[in-house]
Amino acid sequence: MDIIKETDKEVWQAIANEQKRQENYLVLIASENYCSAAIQATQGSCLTDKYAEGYPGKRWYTGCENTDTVESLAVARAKELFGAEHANVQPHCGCSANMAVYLAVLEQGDRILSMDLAHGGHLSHGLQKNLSGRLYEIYHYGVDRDTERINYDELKRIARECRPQLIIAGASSYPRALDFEQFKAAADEVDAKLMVDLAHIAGLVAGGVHPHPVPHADFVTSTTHKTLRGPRGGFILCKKEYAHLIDEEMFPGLQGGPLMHIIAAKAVCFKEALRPEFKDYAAQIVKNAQAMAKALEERGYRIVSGGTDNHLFLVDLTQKGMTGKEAVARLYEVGISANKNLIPFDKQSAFETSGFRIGAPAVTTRGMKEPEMEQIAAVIDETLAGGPSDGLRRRVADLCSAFPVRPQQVEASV
Ligand code: DSN
Repeated sequence: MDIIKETDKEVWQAIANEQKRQENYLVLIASENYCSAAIQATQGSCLTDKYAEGYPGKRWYTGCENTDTVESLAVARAKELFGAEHANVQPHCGCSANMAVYLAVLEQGDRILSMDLAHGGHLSHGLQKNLSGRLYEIYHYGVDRDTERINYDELKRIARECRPQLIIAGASSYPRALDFEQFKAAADEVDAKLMVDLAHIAGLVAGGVHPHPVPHADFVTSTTHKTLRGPRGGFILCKKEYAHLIDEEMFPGLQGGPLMHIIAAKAVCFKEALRPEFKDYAAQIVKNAQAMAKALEERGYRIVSGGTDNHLFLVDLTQKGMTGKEAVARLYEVGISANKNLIPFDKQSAFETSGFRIGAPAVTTRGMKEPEMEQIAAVIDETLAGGPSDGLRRRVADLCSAFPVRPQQVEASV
């Protein structure tokens, strides 16, 4: 931090403020987490300076012996962690991982069947404004109005009707376990390929607390920074038969120079996730999400689909006479960071929303367990019912200081 301060005080100040914010707020944004100091340091290393277009052993630049080492480590560890035949660790993000798969298996105008964004899907699965929606014809499945879960018979019916070339399993706000066998059966019936976007639940799969997609999917894409707790980036897993195709579409098809400092940090992330204690972490995330959902339900909140099987859940505020936008603004005032979210069949706009999304990965990284989840649920309820107060702010601050993130960094930044 000192060298940043000497060079650029404005940027230093923003980073110092962010360190304090991360320390002093409870992060309940389901897609956020805190990576380790080793991962942060690797991202800040000299590997950022090296061009390494190509792949280990076959680069377009000289001097790639060390980048080859880190990329080979990342690939080998990703394969080991997920039991995959092939891994490409070059995607800069989840969207470019998805795009590389589309380029590999689809022609422009081909059909994709994916989860409706309004029911918990993702923008890179065919939002009209996204490149995926511009290049391909998009069809959606969603959740049942009654159960608020995916109805696999209905998914198969839609697949038979639209005959997609690609079916995507994966979501950003779906609280239930995905049945990859059912997705595979749907894809096989219409001769489509199956891509699983694992971004949200990669850490849960790695930790053995969610069904595994690799035996069923042709392609698995993911980010590294959510439940997997790594650097901000993406990766792709596939069967050996698609390895060359995927590698070609990633580079030179879609990207140029890979971010070698991030790829090295992905290698560290996969190593951390291979440790036995990562299984405990993944299991605790699910226990924490379930404990918080139950505590809120007991306080009169409707939880979409009645609970959660994974790291997140959705709170429906319809009966509370408040929008998701209002709720998260209030929560932020007491030090809780959550995001507004559409609920299935929402009558509000995507900007206002009838609900908000809560995720447990970050608070679990801080070391919090079920008793703390109950305390957080109480603060959420009291804040939404009565409005922010100094007492509520104090309770959040006390929890944050009892479960620090990176206190030494905050100290170093003052
Ligand atoms: N936007 C991310 C999320 O918050 O779920 C997914 O990319």
